Amino acid sequence: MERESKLRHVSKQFQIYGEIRHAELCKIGHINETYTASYDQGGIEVRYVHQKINKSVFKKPVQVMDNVMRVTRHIRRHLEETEAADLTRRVLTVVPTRSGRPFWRDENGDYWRTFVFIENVETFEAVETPKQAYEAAHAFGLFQQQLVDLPGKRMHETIPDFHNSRKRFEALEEAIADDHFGRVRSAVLEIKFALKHEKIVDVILRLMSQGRIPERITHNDTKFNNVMLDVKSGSALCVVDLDTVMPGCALYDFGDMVRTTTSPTLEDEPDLSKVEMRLPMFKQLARGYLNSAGGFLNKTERAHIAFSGKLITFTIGIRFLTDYLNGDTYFRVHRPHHNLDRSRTQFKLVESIERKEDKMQDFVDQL
Ligand code: GN1
Ligand code: MG
Repeated sequence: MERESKLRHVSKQFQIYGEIRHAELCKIGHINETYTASYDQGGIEVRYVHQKINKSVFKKPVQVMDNVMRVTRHIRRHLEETEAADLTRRVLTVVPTRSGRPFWRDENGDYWRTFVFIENVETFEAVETPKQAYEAAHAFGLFQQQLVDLPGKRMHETIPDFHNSRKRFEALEEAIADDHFGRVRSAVLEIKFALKHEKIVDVILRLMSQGRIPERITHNDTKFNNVMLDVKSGSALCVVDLDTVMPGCALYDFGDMVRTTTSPTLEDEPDLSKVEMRLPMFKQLARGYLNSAGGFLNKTERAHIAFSGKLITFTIGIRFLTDYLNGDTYFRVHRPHHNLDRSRTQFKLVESIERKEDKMQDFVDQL
């Protein structure tokens, strides 16, 4: 089925009032297939997001949607209590199917879901101002804080061991040993860098197993482009991309913000001389995060805030490298060696963080 008529077919499955006019593929994101669709509802344009879940990454889409529903409902309830205005712009709203389910399964066994489109917001691939870093960190900290009192059973682990840096490291070792695509020789320096840093992969895992760092409900994909900023005020309104919300470590969320907001570059910047952890950005990030999450973080978590930036940047770097060696099957690529470039950029950032780690943590300690 060609795209237009496929989307028309998808749109009919959901409780949407209006006729679909036009749908556009959204090019951001490495995993799911996302469309922005506009509808004509009695002469007024309303927009929705239709998304096909990548089922080779998310093997249990029903569990993903169960998590998403619990989290969005809970946050909405909190917002209603505070009588905040503009709720559909402050938390994602899932539009149910005509039979009341949170997703629709198509003829190929693919899962589709629909969200209300958040209007008058923008996202950025790279941070432009320190205020944006503050806003992003505050928003993700608030998100964690809103979920501290989520009632009910433990959330589903939609991707087991998602940020388990030891397992990610083992996967890299396996990819190097297999070398199925003969790419090891083109990644010698990156592999060397990764192997040299093995010692950092167990630090947080150990603290968690000792009970010194607790499991919390975390977002797990706190890239800067997952925060919606109000077009007028520049304030963060909403965080999106909730597929990996699950039990995790609060620090991993902070760490991925360091990865995606402190360097002026994109994650695949080929010019490494531009890749750098900028302290002013980090400071705003730490301020924003502690202003919303500071109330529940314990001492051990606080003491590892700077370290978490290094660890997550390193871990995502080895994931890119592993995918490169395995023939680019996980992250969508747009050019040859794309995943290798991405890993190299992460490693450059790790080096920059390493040089400034003490200064970063000193700043956090005096907040
Ligand atoms: C993936 O699809 P996207 O861009 O939101 C990945 C993250 C990585 C990120 C790197 C489910 O997120 O873990 O940090 O790429 N998501 C999944 O850009 O693996
Ligand atoms: Mg994502």
